[in-house]
This record gives sequence, C-alpha cells and structure tokens, in this order.
Amino acid sequence: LQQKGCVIWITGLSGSGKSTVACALAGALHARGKLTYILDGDNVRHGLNRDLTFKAEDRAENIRRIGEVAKLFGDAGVICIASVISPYRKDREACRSILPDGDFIEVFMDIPLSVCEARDPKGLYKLARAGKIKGFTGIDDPYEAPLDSEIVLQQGEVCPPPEDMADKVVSYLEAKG
Ligand code: GGZ
Repeated sequence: LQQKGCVIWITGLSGSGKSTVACALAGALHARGKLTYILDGDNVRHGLNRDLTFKAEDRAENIRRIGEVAKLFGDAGVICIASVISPYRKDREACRSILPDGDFIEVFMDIPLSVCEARDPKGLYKLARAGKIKGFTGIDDPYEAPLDSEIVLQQGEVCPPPEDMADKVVSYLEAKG
C-alpha cells in the first residue's frame, strides 16, 4: 500500500454538514485510489461509545476514544476521517497532540447556528428549543470554534455542493504531498 495515513478531523455544529462532507471526501479520495475510513460521532455512539452521554466529561471521552482509534487507522496507512461535533478546543487539541506533526488536519465547518437550526435534519434543534433535549450543542451547551484550523469550510447565500467542499480538503492534501 503506497499511502501514508493521517487524520482528517471535521468539527462543527449538529447539522453543519460534517457527515455529508466526510462521505464526499471519502468518495473523492477513493476515486484517487486512496483507502479511507469514516468515524462518525453519531455512528460510533451506537457501538464503541454507547456508554457515553453528552455531558462534558463524556464528550471528552468520546473524542479521546475516537482520536485514539483514528490514530490506529493512521498508523495502518489509512486516511481516517473523523466527523464529530467535538465542541471543546482542549479535547480536539489532545487528539492533535497524540499524532505526529502534520498528521492531524482540522476541518472547521464554519456554518452559522441559524443555518444549522433552519436545516434541522433530525428535528433535534426543535426538541432542544422546546427543552426536550437538555445540553444540546449551540442551544444550551457550548461550541468552541477552532481558532486556527488547517481548513475552514464556509457557505454564502447558498450551500456549495459537498463535492466542492471535499475538493478543498483534497487540494490541501495534494499540496502537502
Ligand atoms: C449535540 C446531540 C445531542 C446533544 C444528541 N448535543 O446531528 P446529529 O445528532 O446526527 O449528530 C449529533 C450527534 C453528536 O454526537 P458527537 O459524538 O459528534 O458529539 S460530541 O463530539 O459532542 O461528543 C446529534 C446527536 O448526536 N445529539 N444529543 N445534546 N448533539
């Protein structure tokens, strides 16, 4: 396998498009003959992390485990794409710190809360506003936006196709060799 592993860490609010961009990115990398694996917060929480809640300590443990698993994939030469809210800066930085320099590439889905809430693909914001979900990120729980991500993905009036967002990540990886 002529491929160096790394971790692409996609952070952002619920409904910001992390999973969609992760899938588009995996597709774009597959088309270039690269082996990838997606660790999606929502999915991992059904298996490996099913013992964890959404309180801060459990979110930290969720991120720590996903970071360690992502590192194992990276060691195996896989491009591991983690798509998790990961709301706390220190938890994300802890994941960065266990990887060799340059192997942790943070992608910030810089989408305003108002846009994520208007999309509300699973109706979770509505439930959070109604007080039926407590501690929902962006509503009554914090999201600490990254200050110096390798890549920031934004949208203007209209949301760019996920493939275009994924291409920005691919261009970054190509530029870094
Ligand atoms: C945030 C929540 C919550 C609370 C359930 N806060 O958009 P989704 O639905 O499909 O993905 C979200 C997922 C977040 O899991 P993560 O493992 O990525 O979160 S973290 O990194 O903060 O540990 C959302 C759903 O779970 N969800 N309750 N209270 N998101």
